[in-house]
Amino acid sequence: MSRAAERLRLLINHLDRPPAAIVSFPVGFVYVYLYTDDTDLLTPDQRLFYEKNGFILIKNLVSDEDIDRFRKEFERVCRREVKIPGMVVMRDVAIAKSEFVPDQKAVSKLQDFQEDPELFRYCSLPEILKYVECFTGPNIMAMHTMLINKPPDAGKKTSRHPMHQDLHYFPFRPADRIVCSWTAMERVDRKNGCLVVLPETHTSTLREHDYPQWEGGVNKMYHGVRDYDPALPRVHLEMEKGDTVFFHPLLIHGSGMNQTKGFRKAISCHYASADCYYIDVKGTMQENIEKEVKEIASRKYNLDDEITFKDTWAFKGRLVQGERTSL
Ligand SMILES: O=C(O)CCC(=O)C(=O)O
Repeated sequence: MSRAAERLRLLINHLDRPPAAIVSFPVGFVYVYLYTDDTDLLTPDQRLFYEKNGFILIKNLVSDEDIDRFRKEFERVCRREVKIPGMVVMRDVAIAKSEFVPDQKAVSKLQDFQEDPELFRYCSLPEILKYVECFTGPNIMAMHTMLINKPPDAGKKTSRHPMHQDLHYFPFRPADRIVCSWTAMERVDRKNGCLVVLPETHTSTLREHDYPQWEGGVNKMYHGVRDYDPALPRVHLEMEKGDTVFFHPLLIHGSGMNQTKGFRKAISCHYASADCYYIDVKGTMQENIEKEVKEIASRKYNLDDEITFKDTWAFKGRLVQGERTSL
């Protein structure tokens, strides 16, 4: 990136993003990129696609062998053959049955697997990091890890994931230096509840989030954007095993119901530049998620009110490339 473009990006981030959409734009014959760096990996078309749409899908990025290893480790966790410090094992609100342990509720998500060397290998895969660097720059922290196991819907539509922006969960900025990688662990399509994205929404601001008023209930921590225009164009990301989508934390996305009999698995990590900084979310729309996260963390670690939102993130973030400069 040229020095002028870098200065412009800093200026825009410094202004903390006015409500009007900002998109990359041509200046004379030079394109100013706001969301991607030139690392010689993305083609000009790929960069423009991400700049315009807020996501990019890379086919066949993670090997079958790696995915099979993640799947085996997931099974070991479900069978309680390994116990990983700090990992959160979430179960579906509906009575979907576990695929591995009879009479147990299905595990719908593993969160915070930074202490599981086998699953955390995903976050350090060179083939993933070389893309991540295009969005975060060279100093990279793995901040948030998940293995999502969308169960067959038990008839209450609870397997849906409401449309949301991931930035709602994060007390660090700038948003443009954060990116999610999400890898399909098998074929995902509209039948088993693939990701759904609203292109271009990454150029907007963070919206108010809350639990959706769904009749059948909603899974813990599954907040959704309070009101967004349902007429906005949406794209269903049908993917094969190993395909990986990288997307911006303001991109509105979610996933549909799993209408099959199988579990739909994906593994993901949110990365941030280690040069990002923490913000205080007091008095902002993110206060509701701060309260919920602090309550869960205090209960888990028996800490009363001492733990801060920032602590929960600083504690689980791990450097995966470069230097831990700030976060
Ligand atoms: O994998 C899915 O179904 C959606 C996951 C997601 O968007 C999230 O957990 O933030």
